Amino acid sequence: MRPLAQLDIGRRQITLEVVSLPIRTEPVADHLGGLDPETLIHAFRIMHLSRRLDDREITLKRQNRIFFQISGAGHEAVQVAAALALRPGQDWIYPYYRDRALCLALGVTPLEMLLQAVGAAADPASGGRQMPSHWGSPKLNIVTSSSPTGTQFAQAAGCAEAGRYLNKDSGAITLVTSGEGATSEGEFWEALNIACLERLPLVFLVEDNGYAISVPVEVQTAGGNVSQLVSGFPGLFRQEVDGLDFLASHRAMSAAARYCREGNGPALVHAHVIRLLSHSLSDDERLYKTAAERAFEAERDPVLTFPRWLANQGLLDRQRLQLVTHEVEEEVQQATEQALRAAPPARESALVNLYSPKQASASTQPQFEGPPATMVDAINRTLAEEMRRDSMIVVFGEDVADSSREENLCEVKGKGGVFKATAGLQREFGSERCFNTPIAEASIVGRAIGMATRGLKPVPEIQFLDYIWPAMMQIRNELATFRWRSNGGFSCPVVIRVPIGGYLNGGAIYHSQSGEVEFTHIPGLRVVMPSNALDACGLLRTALRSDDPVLFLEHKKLYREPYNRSPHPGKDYLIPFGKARVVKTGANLTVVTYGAIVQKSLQAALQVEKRNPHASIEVIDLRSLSPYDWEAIRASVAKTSRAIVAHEDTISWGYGAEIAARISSELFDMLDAPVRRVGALDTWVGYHPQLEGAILPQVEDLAREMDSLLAY
Ligand SMILES: Cc1ncc(C[n+]2csc(CCOP(=O)(O)OP(=O)(O)O)c2C)c(N)n1
Ligand SMILES: [Mg+2]
Repeated sequence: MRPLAQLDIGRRQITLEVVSLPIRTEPVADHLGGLDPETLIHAFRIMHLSRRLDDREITLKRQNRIFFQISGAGHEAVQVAAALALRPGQDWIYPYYRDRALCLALGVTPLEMLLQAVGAAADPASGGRQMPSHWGSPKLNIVTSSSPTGTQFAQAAGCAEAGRYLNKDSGAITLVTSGEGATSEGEFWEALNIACLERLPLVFLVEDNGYAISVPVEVQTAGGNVSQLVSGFPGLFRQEVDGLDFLASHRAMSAAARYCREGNGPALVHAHVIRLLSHSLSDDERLYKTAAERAFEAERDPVLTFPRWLANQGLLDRQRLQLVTHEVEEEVQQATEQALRAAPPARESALVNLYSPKQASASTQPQFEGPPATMVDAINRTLAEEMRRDSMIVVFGEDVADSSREENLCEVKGKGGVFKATAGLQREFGSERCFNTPIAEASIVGRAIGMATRGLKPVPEIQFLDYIWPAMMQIRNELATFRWRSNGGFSCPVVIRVPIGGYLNGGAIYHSQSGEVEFTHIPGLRVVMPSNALDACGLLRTALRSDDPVLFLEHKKLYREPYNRSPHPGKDYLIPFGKARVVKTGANLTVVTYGAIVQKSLQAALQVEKRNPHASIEVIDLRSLSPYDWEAIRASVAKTSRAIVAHEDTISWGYGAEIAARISSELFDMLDAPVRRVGALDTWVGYHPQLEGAILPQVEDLAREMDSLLAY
């Protein structure tokens, strides 16, 4: 035995000792898992490069030249094996933050990684917006990744599903990776359910390092083994493997990929790995891992055992090893120097790529035809017209299809949504473009995000706003951040349709909620709310042609009101986003409102004007709640000098608070009176109509406030 080489890895100086054998040059041997020697050496090179990049980042963090570090040390073998099972540029990848070696193997360069670590403007994954190891590469189909553990699963399912519409026979698969800790998230199970229901070409790779920060797996996962837990999922191909063993990992990943490519359904590879360092540089694993445990893990380090094995097989000699490690050192050094010279993002760039540069600003004149139709009919018709125009539009959600059992369609009328907004879409466009989903709101939105990534135009419905909350993580942390966090590399033009609001008599707490302000507070998300059939048609069409994510709020009470009907304005009728409508002109009081309060404000204004000859009230329907039409508000208040902001939602911390604050702040000199607000009491909507009436704002409340402000 003599030393093969000195390897300088992480906190240790390692001497590799091997029995020196003659180098083998013969072709692919079975015991090499069908891989040729050069591929194996290449695999080692990537593993080593990944480790040296982690080491370099740790140094840079200690020097305060980067601001965060999370290491992939111990995970490299299975990651490189996974990459070898993929077809770069064709398959889609949703990586986890430890996947440095996977991303290197797929083609992300060390320089690109270090540009992200230093937060450079030239960081191709995020332009200095995301922490290191938040991978993303449009050209390599590595989908921009985020920090929440678990959101990736449903998106990956949607991405795999999109292949079905785009190119059924491409054999492309999607890989989604995670730690074992993240498999505790509900979305993991939701995604597995969808993947098995739809037999999706989706490989789940669980890199089980036994810890989620400090929480050991036996406390995380019932029975301590996730692949045993998932054994009941029908059609799921499972592999449990030693993720430190490169060849075994390659076998498992290849088999899983093949199973998916052949259209058999999803696969899950459960790879046991080790986490050689603390969770991140903000953690100290010595607080919860014993010295013996750490020493045992260090001995099994794949970046050491793999070259040792290569040498023992006669595939790697001292000279080649030195050459590879020298090249890696050079590459890391050059990339570091270049990254440290890179310019940071300009301060003025903070808002770039929050919304699409393609503004949804087109507007067309209505070409009216036919009798007046209700708002829900206008929505239904607009959906159908746009689905005819754009084959990328898919509609899904709970109960949105006419009948999931297609054979029933010859006998039954069909459901088509609990409010009938999607009636007939499945019948006309088929079950591939309008279908029911499991009751899993997070996944409904997550799936839509994954579909949009591949160019579909998903239009999910959340049945009631009251039940949107499981999807909040996907909406706030994913949907709205996609474009910004990838600095324009990815976009997410999903339209989420949501019935909202009260005044239904009997809707009570869970069928009356407003809550739009929870969403208007989200940068990057467009929030739109029509108050009548004509606006619903024009705004929905704009949403369906928009490049940004849109939350389209449909007031349930307004769906079938007689007063807000409209003849069809034509199949190209568009209303631009961010443009309010002056519903009624007036001279000495402005009411800024939207949704169900538009008509109530109008009624109140007419009452007040009738009994007060000096009153002249302007009512503005915002229509777009975010971004909204400040110019319309400003112009009106400049004229009237008095303003009320009125909405159905609760007063405190509400939509009106923002508008009132801005009017007070920017238009103070124009005001003759304080800005007032009208909204619901700060409580839940009660079941009994008398209770509901007392809680939600009524015409009398609006009239009273108008009188009082005019008298101020
Ligand atoms: C939804 C969510 N909850 C909590 C966190 C904080 N967090 C980040 S990583 C992590 C542990 C994840 O463990 P595991 O999935 O096993 O991955 P590992 O870090 O071990 O590779 C936690 C709790 C988060 N990022 N997202
Ligand atoms: Mg873990």
